[in-house]
Amino acid sequence: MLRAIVRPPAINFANGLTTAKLGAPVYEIALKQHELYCQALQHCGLALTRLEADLRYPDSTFVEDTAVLSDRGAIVSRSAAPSRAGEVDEMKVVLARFFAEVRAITGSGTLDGGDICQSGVDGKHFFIGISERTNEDGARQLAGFLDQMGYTHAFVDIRHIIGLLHLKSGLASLGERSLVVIEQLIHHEAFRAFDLVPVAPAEAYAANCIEVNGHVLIADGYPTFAQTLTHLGYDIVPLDMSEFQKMDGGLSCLSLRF
Ligand code: CIR
Repeated sequence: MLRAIVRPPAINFANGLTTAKLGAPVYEIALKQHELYCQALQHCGLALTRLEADLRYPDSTFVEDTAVLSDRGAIVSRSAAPSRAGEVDEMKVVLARFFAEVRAITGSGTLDGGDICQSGVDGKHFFIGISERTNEDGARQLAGFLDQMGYTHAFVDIRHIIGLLHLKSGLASLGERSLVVIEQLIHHEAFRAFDLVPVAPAEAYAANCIEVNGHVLIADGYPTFAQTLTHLGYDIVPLDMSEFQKMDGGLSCLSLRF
């Protein structure tokens, strides 16, 4: 993994979508947390493309949702949330700098990048979440693109898991065959061939972590999970995510990594 695209929160960040009931985020703190997040990605060896904050879209700091990227191509998503629908327009232009072709989810398909988890040996397998944001049509369109690119995939329907916005709110790849999962996903057949690192219900928010070049960025404040990863030999980088959690966001949502 070489690069990441990031966008800081705009001053109207608190006007974004949320169900968290944790209070309004404080813009100045969010900005500081975002900067530390960017520094952590750089520490892990990534070159950053920093986009300007975009007042038109209060949720636009959650860039992950706008695309699905891999070393074989780029697909821009199509948000089911009307307030986020326009976020892809600028992202298409940015991605054209890095990818020869940028495909798109179209028609009645909807999809958020937060529902898509690349994993498996050499990243050859994708889990595609079907959620409030990613519908079956969007999931099928993505699966078609992934097939063409030579990837395998499995669908994971999370619509019955209350409070789980995106698949990656409860699932993360640690590389190769290792996955972090929340309790409600442990027995899903899609994960049968994988080594699972379960996250206790009280620390479920910590499941949204990201592995970058051998380091794992995790949300600060989840000691059991931090200890588990340390015992497994991972170099963990804890980051305070409080202001993004208030807006239903996590670590993965804040960047597009490729
Ligand atoms: C939203 O509801 O769209 C944002 N407030 C949060 C998006 C979080 N993104 C993610 O989990 N990939």
